[in-house]
Amino acid sequence: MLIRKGTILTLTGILAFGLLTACDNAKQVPDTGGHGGNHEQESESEETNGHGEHAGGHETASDHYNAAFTWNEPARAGAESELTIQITDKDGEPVQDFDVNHEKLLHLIIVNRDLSFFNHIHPDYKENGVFTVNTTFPAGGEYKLFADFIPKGAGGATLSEWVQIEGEEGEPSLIQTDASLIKHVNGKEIELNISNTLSNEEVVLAYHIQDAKTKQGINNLEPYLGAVGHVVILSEDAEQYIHVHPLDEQSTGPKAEFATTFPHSGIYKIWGQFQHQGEVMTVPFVVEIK
Ligand SMILES: [Cu+2]
Repeated sequence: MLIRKGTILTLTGILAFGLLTACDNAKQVPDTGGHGGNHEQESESEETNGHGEHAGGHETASDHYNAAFTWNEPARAGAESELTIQITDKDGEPVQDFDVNHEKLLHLIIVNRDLSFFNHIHPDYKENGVFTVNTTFPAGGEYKLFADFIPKGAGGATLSEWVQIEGEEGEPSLIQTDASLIKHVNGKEIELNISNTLSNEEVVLAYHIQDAKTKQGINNLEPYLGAVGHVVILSEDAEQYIHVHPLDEQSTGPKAEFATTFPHSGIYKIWGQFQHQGEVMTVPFVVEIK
């Protein structure tokens, strides 16, 4: 199983690289073409000129849909606000049917400008392509929202938008590469082993999760959204979004492995999410890719 998926991902990587070379637009992440049956990796290029409007030639599922993000009232830091997400197709018609993707119809990722804030939530589906969720922002400033979903029968789409949240802004922090890839979260010690740090190459992210005190490996991780873990990766400027699922979704730890390809060199922040004893831990690492 593990080997078979690895092979698919390698082929996908080669395909992606081929497209990238052919495209003449280094900023673009090609659609990996693997979305239909195999959701190990969804990666999208997000240009700043609109929802999923790519400047370059080739199309991804994201090019065929729009997401409108609106608030019931102006969103203010510290107060719960209701966000509505309306998904429409290119003709402006509401998308009616979505495929369940890791137990949910839509995954919403929210980050702030310096990527110090990360939130992964699941809006409720109403009808006619409308999702709603109540959420709270810790401070004012710019946040980017990523709606990650699969219109029925289509490839995975990720549509994003920067939004301005009213209220006092926090001090921006620098996004700095982690000198050590070991972190402590919720009483666990999590180590990330990265197979290589080259762009346009398959990279395996291997997490090892152990008890911070006893150093015993945790071998009873619980499925989180149907898999041993989820990884979301953003480039420093939040333009490149990559959502990766584990090579072996059934694993229960202490190891959880993910394979991905970074589209270009630069600084990336990687959030791994795992569940143990009912608690979800979110583990961030910042790496530099050559
Ligand atoms: Cu999700």
